[in-house]
Amino acid sequence: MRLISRWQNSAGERVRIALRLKGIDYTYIPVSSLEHGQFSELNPQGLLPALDVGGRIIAQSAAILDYLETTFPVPSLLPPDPVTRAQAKAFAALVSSEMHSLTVQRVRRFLTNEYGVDDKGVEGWVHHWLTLGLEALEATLKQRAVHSVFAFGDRPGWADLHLIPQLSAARRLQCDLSPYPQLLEVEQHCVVLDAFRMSRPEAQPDFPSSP
Ligand SMILES: N[C@@H](CCC(=O)N[C@@H](CS)C(=O)NCC(=O)O)C(=O)O
Repeated sequence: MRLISRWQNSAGERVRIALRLKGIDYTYIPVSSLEHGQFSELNPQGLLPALDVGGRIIAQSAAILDYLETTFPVPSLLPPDPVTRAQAKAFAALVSSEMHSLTVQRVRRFLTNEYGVDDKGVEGWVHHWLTLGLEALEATLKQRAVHSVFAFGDRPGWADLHLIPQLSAARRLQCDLSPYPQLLEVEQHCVVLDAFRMSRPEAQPDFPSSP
């Protein structure tokens, strides 16, 4: 199994964490090591990450995670209770669909290049969508019937592996995270684990020595 990714690839970091939480062996392929044009031939969507399973390509982190959960069900990344499971997936979808996809670099660049939005305007856009998401994530964790160390249980899983890269991205984008103590508490418990530490951008072989 080959994971085509890039050191700073938030959606790829989700998959790297999942692979490690499940203890699945994989080969990390930095997209920069492929020939020019090769990646878009493999993955017409052109986005990172992509999982190469014996020459068959799976695009989109949500589809990759679903594939991993289906083919390597143990340990599961999802809570056993069906409602909690759905809540963990909703938490993750909020991150991937409502926060990440609206604030990724290509969207920010599009605002600048196509609509002439200045830095302040782009910052306003990013903070608007991230703040809406962060507030909802924090409130979701506050509402939990049972407080747990990780987002939805005593083991890290689907929700956590979406949350952690998104918190790093929010920091990079100058968001103040102090209003979100529940999120920060989950983060504290995750970042000390190997699966999360080894998936960080700086732990990837293509991480530039001076980015
Ligand atoms: N919905 C996609 C989002 C993928 C995405 O936006 N990836 C970004 C980086 S996080 C990307 O490929 N950017 C172009 C690049 O890094 O070359 C997924 O979850 O896989």
